Amino acid sequence: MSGGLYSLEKKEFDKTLDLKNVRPYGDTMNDGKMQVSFTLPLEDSEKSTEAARILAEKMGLTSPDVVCHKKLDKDFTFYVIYGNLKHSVDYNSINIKTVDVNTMTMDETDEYIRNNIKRKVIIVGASTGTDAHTVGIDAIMNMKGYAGHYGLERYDMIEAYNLGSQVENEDFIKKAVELNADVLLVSQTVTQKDVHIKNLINLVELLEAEGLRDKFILICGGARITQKLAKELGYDIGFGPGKFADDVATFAVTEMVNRQ
Ligand code: B12
Repeated sequence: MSGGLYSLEKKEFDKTLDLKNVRPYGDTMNDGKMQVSFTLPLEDSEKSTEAARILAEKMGLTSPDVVCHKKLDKDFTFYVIYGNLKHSVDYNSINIKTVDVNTMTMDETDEYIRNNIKRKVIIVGASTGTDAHTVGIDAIMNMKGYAGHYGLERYDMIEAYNLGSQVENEDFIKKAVELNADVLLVSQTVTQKDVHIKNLINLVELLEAEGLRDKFILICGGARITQKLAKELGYDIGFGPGKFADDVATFAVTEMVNRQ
């Protein structure tokens, strides 16, 4: 279903959307239709297919159909299940804190820095700990940027240092001090066993132990990073998918000026 078409024709299309009880949409409003997929550590058999179906029922799907079961290995099978979710969500009760800043373009940010900070802003970023994923931090920092948004290296008034991946927190801090950084950018992609949380907390603790936490604007990002999580872990802000250098630069420079 196209969002555009839907929003254009919403009034005529369906008047039964209940924002207090929003359910997944399949063919008709409120039908709860959804698809889930997972792997079980079981051989591909009728018995394990039934196990997958029962699990889907326990997840809250009524009339689940196992529409695909594929042997991955002798002892592992992948399932796709289609069914109707009985749960709903009260959309009106959700409160999300958003960043109260209008995102500036690259040129506007450069101009803002010239007028308000009057020197280049130094930003140091890395994918830290054991995390080897570089595409996220590159998207924010690299000259060519990502999805049509230039990265921080392109800004006239920003000096951007991308240290790459698997940078230990101790080395990251050392480099940030050496470069006299204003802003630190930390990227975390792997979240298995909450490794990102441990690593992000460790960085904050090291900064605090060295009396450096307030010296930097501390920003984290990654596919599963939310603003809420970032704040809880002691960061000034966190950015996830759909955010670009413009958002990061706008937040960083306005925050610097607010703190002056
Ligand atoms: C490419 C890739 C790899 C490449 C990485 C190459 C490289 N040079 O980066 C390689 C093959 C090395 C790799 C390895 C692994 N990977 Co991998 N990988 C991916 C993949 C396919 C794409 C990730 C990506 O590049 N996304 C594109 C970028 C642009 O998106 P992004 O990171 O979300 O970034 C955006 C925002 O989040 C934000 N952002 C990101 N960082 C930051 C930082 C700041 C400061 C800010 C402001 C914003 C910001 O801005 C970006 C633009 O909007 C994903 C699956 C997927 N399709 O997402 C799996 C995935 C991330 N990998 C995964 C895993 C498990 C691994 C391995 C552990 C596999 C293994 N068992 O060996 C290893 C980990 C190695 C390690 N030590 O880290 C899992 C992670 C699961 C989890 N939740 O933990 C995923 C999700 C695959 C999966 N479905 O299982 N991987």
